Amino acid sequence: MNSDVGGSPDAGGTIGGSDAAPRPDAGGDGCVEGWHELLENGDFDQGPDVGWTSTGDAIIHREADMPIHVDSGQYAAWLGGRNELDAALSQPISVPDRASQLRLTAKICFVTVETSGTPDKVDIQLLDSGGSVAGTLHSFTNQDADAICNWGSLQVDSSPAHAGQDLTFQIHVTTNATNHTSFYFDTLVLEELTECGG
Ligand SMILES: [Ca+2]
Ligand SMILES: [Ca+2]
Repeated sequence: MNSDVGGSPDAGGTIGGSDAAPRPDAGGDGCVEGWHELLENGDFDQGPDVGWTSTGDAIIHREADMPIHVDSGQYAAWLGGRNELDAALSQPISVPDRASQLRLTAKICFVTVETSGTPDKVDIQLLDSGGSVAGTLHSFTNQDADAICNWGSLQVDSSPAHAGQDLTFQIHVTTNATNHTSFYFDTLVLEELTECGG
């Protein structure tokens, strides 16, 4: 912060930085430059019935109904915590034609009593309109989990950006017959970058 760049705030020669808010004359074609959120209810705090579909298990819970503190608000997503589970949390997204980047940030905490191997896992995926995996953003297993919940930050970039595609964002969990693993997610932000120039 307080580095010795000195002088007045406007001393630099960076007039007209590209991070300014969209100007009224920017993009007569309606293009709005910058990062835009693609998810609805990414922090889950509008409850389990807004934006998301849970299959195989109830996944979005109030803090009072979970053995952890949530990262934001009153709700978080709890994938796992039971044996022989095959469950998913999903939401349709539409990536704009001009998207050049796709970026997911989230808060995660994973808790396990699993003792060996990688029998419990969670995959963060993009599915195409036919339900096939179009891309895997990240995968975790019980090996990534601890004995207690310590919220940490996840940031992953998707390449390609899947511009112009209608996809489903999905977090998919599978567990084996013994030794619980819980994968908690909260405060998801899935953004695309639109660049109008050129
Ligand atoms: Ca939350
Ligand atoms: Ca297990």
